[in-house]
Amino acid sequence: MSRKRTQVAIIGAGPSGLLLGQLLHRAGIDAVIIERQSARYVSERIRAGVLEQTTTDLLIEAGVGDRMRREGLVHDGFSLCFSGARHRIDLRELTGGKLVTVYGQTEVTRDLMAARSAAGLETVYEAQAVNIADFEADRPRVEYSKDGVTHIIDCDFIAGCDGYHGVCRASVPSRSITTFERVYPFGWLGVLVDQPPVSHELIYANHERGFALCSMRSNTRSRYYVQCAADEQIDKWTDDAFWDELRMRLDPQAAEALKTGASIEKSIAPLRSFVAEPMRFGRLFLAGDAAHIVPPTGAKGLNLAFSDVRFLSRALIEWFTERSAAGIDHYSQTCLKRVWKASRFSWWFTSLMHRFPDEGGIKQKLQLAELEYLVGSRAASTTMAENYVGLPFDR
Ligand code: FAS
Ligand code: PHB
Repeated sequence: MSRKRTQVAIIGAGPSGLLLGQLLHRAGIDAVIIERQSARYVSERIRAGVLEQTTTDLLIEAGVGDRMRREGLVHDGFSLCFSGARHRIDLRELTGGKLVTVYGQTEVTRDLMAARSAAGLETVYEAQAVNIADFEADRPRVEYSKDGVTHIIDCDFIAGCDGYHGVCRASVPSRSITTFERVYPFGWLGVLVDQPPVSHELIYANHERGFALCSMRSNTRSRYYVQCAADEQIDKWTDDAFWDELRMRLDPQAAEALKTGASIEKSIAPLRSFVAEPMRFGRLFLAGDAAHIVPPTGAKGLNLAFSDVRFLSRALIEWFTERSAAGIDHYSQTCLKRVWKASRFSWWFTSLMHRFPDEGGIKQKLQLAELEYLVGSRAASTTMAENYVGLPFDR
């Protein structure tokens, strides 16, 4: 057995854990990251694609924004496609100049992993049987095994950055936590292809056959999604079947312009809204998907995770440098104000754009009426735009 001490034990080397480790390191605070998957698995996961300005600012502040600034695609609008036509939402004009950046979560993760490795910071990959203990007292510890050896890490705080299926939230006594969940009756079938994007901006489509999204990772690599049944079987979908379905859900110009090819990745993601309250339990703090899940429609998941990490890193730095508990005492309520606003927007946008098989034809009629109103009303378009680019931290 081995035993060691650190100031902050971070569970999970996804974007939340890696960014927290980076921000704490830059403030001179020692943190160890314990991850159950391999470094290769983590670095190859394909997920989010759109970064809010608050996220890109934070990555630059963390010293990992150089490649993002070189390779990220800055977007000042996106389109809504319905009834066979596209309607542009002008983010820059409607929000007084705010923009988003298209830069894959995979690349963000790789930039954070490279920075952590270059600084010689400890990340334990392929840790097994990870458990946390005594976090409701003031001497929390983490236990895990690796290569047949049991390891114990004593620490001042534990950051639960271990995602929806992690061990941290599951370790909180049920009397101390309340969860809120909505599972949507569909999923997203996603495809990655090395072809130029069908459009230079994202297209969100509402079609009677179901939702579709045209996104990208670069000017030569595209990311597409179609709504599918919640229990869809991936091996039912050949590439040609995917491309045919996507074309049927887009406007004629986009369907004509679509450049297809062999998929380099194909996966199905379930959709849910989930929030756990509170997000702090003594010396344990939940951040990112460990505390909340949003349907990816609004491109909020990764941005919300980084919003938590921004608040948590500042609170921990304040504790270690000033011995002030103000930040950590307000962490949960500060995060949840933002979490619920982003959850509402993601739920609203998902409800507006997808087919709900059990709600009959009236649901889509009401959706089309709302879309017609939205694209014709500056007030409604502004509401859409200011939520999409991300609300300011003080609202
Ligand atoms: P993550 O789940 O990314 O990372 C948690 C880490 O903890 C993982 O590496 C995991 O291996 C590790 N872990 C779990 N249990 C552990 C244990 N017991 N011990 C140690 N480590 C443990 N968001 C968008 O904005 N747009 C999208 O299109 C989008 N698509 C998505 C598709 C899928 C399939 C999923 C699951 C999510 C998607 N998201 C999307 C949301 C996603 O981007 C998350 O918000 C983001 O990954 C959150 O990062 P983390 O909080 O770090 O959690
Ligand atoms: C993506 O590119 O993966 C993406 C973009 C926008 C979304 C969801 C996913 O709303």
